[in-house]
Amino acid sequence: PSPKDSSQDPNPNARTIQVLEEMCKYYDQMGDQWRTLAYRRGVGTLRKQDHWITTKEQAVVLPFIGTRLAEKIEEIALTNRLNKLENTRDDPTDQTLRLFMGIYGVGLSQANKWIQAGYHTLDDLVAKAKLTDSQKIGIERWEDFATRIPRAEVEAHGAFMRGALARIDPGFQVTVMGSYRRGAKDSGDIDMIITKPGANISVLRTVVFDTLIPRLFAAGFLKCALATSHRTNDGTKWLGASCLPGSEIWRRLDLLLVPEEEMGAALIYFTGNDIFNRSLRLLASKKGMRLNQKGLYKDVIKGKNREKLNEGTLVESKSEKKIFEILGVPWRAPTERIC
Ligand code: DCP
Ligand code: MG
Ligand code: MN
Repeated sequence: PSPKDSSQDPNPNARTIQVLEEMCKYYDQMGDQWRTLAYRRGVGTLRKQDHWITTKEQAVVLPFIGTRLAEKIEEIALTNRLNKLENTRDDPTDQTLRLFMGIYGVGLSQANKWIQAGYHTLDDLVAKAKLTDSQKIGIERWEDFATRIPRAEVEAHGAFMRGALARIDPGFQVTVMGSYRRGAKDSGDIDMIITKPGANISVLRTVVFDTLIPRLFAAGFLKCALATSHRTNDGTKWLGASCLPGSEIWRRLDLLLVPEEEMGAALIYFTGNDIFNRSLRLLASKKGMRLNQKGLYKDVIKGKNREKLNEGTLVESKSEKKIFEILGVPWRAPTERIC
């Protein structure tokens, strides 16, 4: 087989990477963090190669590629497929797990509990399981939320939001974030930051929660609110679904309200990707600093078990570029923040 069989990707290892990424996604869904990381690193190595890696001997000498992964690389080069991946696709328990984990807000442990309880289909869940309101919507709209959103449609949701906000107060700004800002041709959901120069968080909250959101529901653009799946919401996030006029498909929408002073840190956080964020935060922590979605802090004191003993003092939060500078990281355009 030719390495470029199923892709226009100019990388000589494009097909191998494609298969390994599916394997990685599978382990990620299964909550196997160790294997997810191993595959991610292996794929990272393959991306940097300028020729097609076809044997395990060639593969095993490369960084982050052990014997097991090297054998898989050889198998893909020889057969154009990976047996292990095909097997996971055919496994009925895995299929049910994926079906249940496709429901909004449902993770591995909830999905497993339902399987243990003997449920196999979404109809089983509706008939027999105790469901939250968000889970009920997640089931009704399973198909919608599983469908990728074309870039142009993400853009149109952004424009709709911008228009609605401008009619309330022209000082507001809407920035479309997440995979869209990284330049993705399609996205899993739509992420937006809402801000207004000079306005504090309570002004933002009032306008968005008391005026904007009710209006957008009335206009039929917003369809439902959804519960935050993890961590406490400090009132700066809204999660739900939106739908363009004339469309039937509900899209997952995440709104983040950000005061002007915190825009830099929020831009970094909400641009991602999540792995890039994790590596930046780890770097900050190695330098005795702390990075979160509100800012970069220094003089963070850690205890014996490396737990932080204070919050540190704010160094920078307004400028994305300055946060990179202070961390000593060369500027990375959003489109390059893919790990
Ligand atoms: N984020 C993070 N850690 C998480 C979840 C999210 O740092 N555990 C940040 C980085 C993400 C951003 O929030 O890029 C948006 O989260 P999404 O889940 O919407 O992911 P993306 O927009 O990156 O991808 P998708 O197209 O799947 O929505
Ligand atoms: Mg997103
Ligand atoms: Mn999101």
